[in-house]
Order: sequence, then structure tokens, then C-alpha cells
Amino acid sequence: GYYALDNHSVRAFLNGLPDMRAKLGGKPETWAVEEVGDGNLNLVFLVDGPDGSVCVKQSLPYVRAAGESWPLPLDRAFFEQSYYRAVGPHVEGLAPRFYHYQPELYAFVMERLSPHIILRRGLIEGRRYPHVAQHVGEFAARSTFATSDIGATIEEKAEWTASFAKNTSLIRITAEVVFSDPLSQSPRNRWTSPELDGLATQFRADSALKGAVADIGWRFLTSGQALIHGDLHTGSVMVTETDSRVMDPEFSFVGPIGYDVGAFLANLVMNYLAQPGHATAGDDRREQADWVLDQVPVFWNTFKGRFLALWETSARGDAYPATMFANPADKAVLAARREAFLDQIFADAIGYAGVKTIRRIFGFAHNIDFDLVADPARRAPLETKAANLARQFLLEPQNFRTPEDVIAAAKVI
Ligand code: SR1
Ligand code: MG
Repeated sequence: GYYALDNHSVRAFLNGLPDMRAKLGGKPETWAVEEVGDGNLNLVFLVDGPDGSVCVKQSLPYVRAAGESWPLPLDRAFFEQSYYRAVGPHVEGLAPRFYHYQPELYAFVMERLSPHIILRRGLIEGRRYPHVAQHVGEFAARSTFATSDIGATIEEKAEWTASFAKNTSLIRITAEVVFSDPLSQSPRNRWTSPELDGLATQFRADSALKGAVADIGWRFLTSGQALIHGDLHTGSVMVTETDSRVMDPEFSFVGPIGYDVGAFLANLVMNYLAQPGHATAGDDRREQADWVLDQVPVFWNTFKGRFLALWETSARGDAYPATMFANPADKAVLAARREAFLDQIFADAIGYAGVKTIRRIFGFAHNIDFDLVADPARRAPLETKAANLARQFLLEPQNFRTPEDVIAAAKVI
């Protein structure tokens, strides 16, 4: 029953769903439809009726950004909707509302966010979002705590572990395009100009760097800590000045919590480093850049604070059981263990941030933070800074114990 939707058939599909028909109102012929997918993988339709709007997302049988030469199973839509269902109750107001999944079409319907725009675009345009770092920190903490062995039972977590382990096609994409390709000879790798040829060769010849990335790639595949979003970059967040929603969890699986944290951290830092490329005669972007970088501690401190608060109030899992720490004297030990646990997540995040940055410079999928800087003479030095900072994240982890260490290094790179 699968067929790829188009502007016409998406109307018929929605018209066949009584709840969606009622939400949109009027006649299907009058609904305005626009296909707006600008990500790497899927179709995304925005549909406006007289009474309301919805968003429809559908898997294609291939990687959209590459075309039919790179086939990809359709089931990522199933895992995306599964994630929304699993995590949605814990992140109310921080993700789009989910309405309907249509299994044979590998398509789902969710809230159309308006007037939201993609965070990455807003930051590139020089806009500021006073709450977004807190909101994403809340999202990352709430979603991972609730699906970890601290916030959920063994039985609950086993269900997610088993189900999302089958998201193999997207776990494989991450293992390849994020971890292994960028430091290998891969036909999928690309960089934006010959100015980066030398750096690419240097990185591929750096055995210590490759060893660090391989270690962390192993941890990515084997650390089943919680149900993670799996692609929590600034392109996966829709924002207004007051509202932030995390979307696109199709890469989700039970993996390391630091991967989500590191993804958002890395993308803030990349945006910071790219800001001079977007400077104009009237705006050198220095204040914007500093503001973006200042969101790193806001994000981390919110994540950490919420995770610890939930641990205090809502622990119902089988790890660190309350029954074991029942004596007053145990409290200090448990508090120290919690601090050490969060320190380890931060350390993991730094490593993942390194990997997630390198892949955006030398791998298949790039960031518009850099790509929209049209002049290679301006762009290449910024990308070089990002790659070199990422290398420090991976090879000098002892220098990155706090978000302030990240700020200091980003400012001098
Ligand atoms: C095949 S391209 C895959 C990338 O696109 C998504 O946005 C993810 O970042 C993924 O790594
Ligand atoms: Mg995406």
C-alpha cells in the first residue's frame, strides 16, 4: 500500500482521516499544501485549511539528499512515531503534538508549528531565542531520564531497547556518516572547497584522532543508557522567541545520553564559529556569536539540574535503588555518585561533540551554518577552526571538564 505522497494525494489521505478532516475544516480542494522538506531524508507537507493546519511527514525509499542511488528502508517513520509516543508524555510543550500514524504509508501527521522557524536558520540570521537553551536542556534531561534505568523499570526499558534496536538502517547511517566515513576514504565524503584539502588529508592521517573516534564509536553502539533522540542538532529544533519544540527523532534508539547532549553542544559551537561568516557592514556579529556561545552553559546547566531534580523526585528504576541508600549516612555518597554520573555524561558529550563537528566539515551531511558562507576564502578558515576545536575535544578531553572550558577554547581557537 505504500506510495509517495504528493500535493494532491496528501489531501485525499488527510480527507480519509475524520479527525484530521475536522481539524482542517472546509473542503480538501481548498486546503493549501506545500512540500517543505529540506532535510536529508524525507517528504514534509504543510497543509492549511480554514479551521486549522497539520504537518505530514513521510519516509521515502531512499536518502532524499542523495537520490535513488542510496536506497533506505521506509521504517524510520515507524521509529520516529514510536519515539514521540514513548517520550511525548514526559516532554509536554517541548515537542510537536502527535496526531496519527499510517503504517502502510510510513507517514504520520503532527502539529504544524507556526510561526516557528528552524533554530539553526534563526541563529544564522542573527536572531536570539532567550529560552531555547533551557528548553532543549529540559527536553534532553526529561526524555533521557524517563527512559533510563533510573527513571524506568527494567521491563519498560527492555521494551524500548528491543524495539528501537531494529532501527538498524538509521543506526547504521549514523555509524557510517558520523563516525567512520569522515576519517576514512569514502566516496560520500565532501568538503566545500579545495582550501580544506590539506586539512582533510591531515585529519585522515591522524592515527591518534582515529583511535579516539573509534573508541567513542564503540561506546555509541554499546552504551544502552536511555532512549535518545539520536540527531539533536539545531536543525531539529523549531522556535519562536518564547516556544521551542524538538522534532525529527527518527534516529532514536537506546544509546548514550551524552550523544544527544553533545549534538546540541557541538551545533551551538559551530554556529558560534560560523557567525563571522555572516557578518555584514553594519553588524560584525560579535555580540550574536558571544550570545550563542553563552547558551552552552545554559543548556548544560539546565540539563544537569533537571536530570538531578528528576533523580531526587522521580526515580523508579532499578539502578541506584533508593532502598540501598536508605540510611542518612548514604545520602552524601549518593549525591557524590550523582555528580560523578553527570560529569561522565559531560565527558561523553565532549567526545560526541568532536565527532559531530568533524562529520559536518568532511562528511556527507553539512551544516548551513558554514555552507551559507558563500566565499570559500571566508568560509574555509571558519571550518578549519571548527575541525581543530573538535580535534581538541577528542584528543585533550582532560581540558574540557565544564562548559566554561568549551567557551574558553572556542574563543581562542
Ligand atoms: C544520509 S544523511 C544523514 C544525516 O542527515 C540527518 O540530518 C542526520 O544528521 C544524519 O546523520
Ligand atoms: Mg533530521
